[in-house]
Amino acid sequence: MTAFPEVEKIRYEGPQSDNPLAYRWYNEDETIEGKSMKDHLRFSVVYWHTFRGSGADPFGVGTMHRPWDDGTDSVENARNRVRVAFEFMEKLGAPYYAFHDRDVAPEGTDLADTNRIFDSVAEVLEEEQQRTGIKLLWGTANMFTHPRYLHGAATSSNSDVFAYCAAQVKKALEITQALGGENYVFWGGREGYQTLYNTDMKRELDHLAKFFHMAVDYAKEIGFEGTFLIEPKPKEPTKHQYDSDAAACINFLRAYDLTDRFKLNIETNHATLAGHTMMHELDYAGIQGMLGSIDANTGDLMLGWDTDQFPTDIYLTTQIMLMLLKHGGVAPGGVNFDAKVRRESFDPMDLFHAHIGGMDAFARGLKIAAAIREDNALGKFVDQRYSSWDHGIGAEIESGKADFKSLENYMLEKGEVAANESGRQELIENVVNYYI
Ligand code: XLS
Ligand code: NI
Ligand code: NI
Repeated sequence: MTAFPEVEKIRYEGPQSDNPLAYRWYNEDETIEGKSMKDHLRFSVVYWHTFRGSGADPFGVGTMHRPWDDGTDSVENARNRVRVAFEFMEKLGAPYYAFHDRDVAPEGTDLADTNRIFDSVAEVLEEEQQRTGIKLLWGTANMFTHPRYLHGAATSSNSDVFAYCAAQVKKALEITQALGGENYVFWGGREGYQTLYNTDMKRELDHLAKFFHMAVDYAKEIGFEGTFLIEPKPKEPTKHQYDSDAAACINFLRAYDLTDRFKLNIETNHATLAGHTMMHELDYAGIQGMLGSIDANTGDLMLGWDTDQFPTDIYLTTQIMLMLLKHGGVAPGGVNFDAKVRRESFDPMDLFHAHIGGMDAFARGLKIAAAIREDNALGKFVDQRYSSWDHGIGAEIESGKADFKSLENYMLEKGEVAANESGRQELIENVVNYYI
């Protein structure tokens, strides 16, 4: 049985190709900065949007045409869908995938039944991983869809909910480990509030930290060594999410002594919802040694929501790759397409076009970023701009030799600061364009 009979394995054909089912830039074996493109990018396909996305929005029902899916929550349908997902990923040539527990396996009648179903689907996941060599980038637990999570999961006002999600994450960790998952993600779906009038924020944050510590302890107990990743997002579905941006997450992890075990999974559309660029979030996480993985997508300038579109903007992918290269790469994280086709793009073939476009955009961004770095085209402006710190008073301050008194003496003698130099922003923007 094949779900995509009209598609052969997608191959690299170069920029001149006129085949829409080919890569123009993503050439997995091509070496850049001493590493293959495949190892730089570590592309991952998400199970939720790609195989479970229905196309429903707040105004309309699902539109996706998925002939292999019988639309039921049966275990058989879930197991069968896994085979289709792996056929898709194999044809695409994506080395990784990611899932929530509830994307791959439906809930049963109670927790025990739900766990049994998850085991039964995980069996097929394991078989298909073996058959194709595709690996699990990360697993996670969906603790936001079911009505029990309406007040949040680990931050719920209902202590039973905390207990339920502890059990759920325990199971998701076990399956992630069994499938060789390289990371485990916590996106705080409803860990936030709708109004502070009814919220004990201190208590909720303490609970969240306790929950993460339990996860750390359990991982240790079962020998799961993958990185734990928190995925910042400022809002949606709640008015305020505690993991609002990289800085807030890092502060939380420091305050509760969790920085050893956790890093961040930075998502483009979440960065922009927080009022930051993706480049900012990556650099901020990177300079603190907290950059773990990325969720690759993009929002829409005209829509202030998490539209999760496939990234095709070369400036964006160039900026992302500049940051990933600067901070030593994304491994053991990856470039995970947390993106969905538009409701109007209901044909299964659109899944291929979307991923091919995203992968090519990143491959191109990687090549451009590497060329900029090779010439030190941006670095030289930065070096020049900070050169006053390389000697004289700047070097004294950086090395800790100066204090307020010595600086006052220095300035009393000098009288006024050395003239400032131009920031050259327009020139630098032109330089970036030379490479695009
Ligand atoms: C939602 C998040 C979610 C996480 C995984 O906005 O991006 O999809 O990546 O729970
Ligand atoms: Ni995400
Ligand atoms: Ni998102």
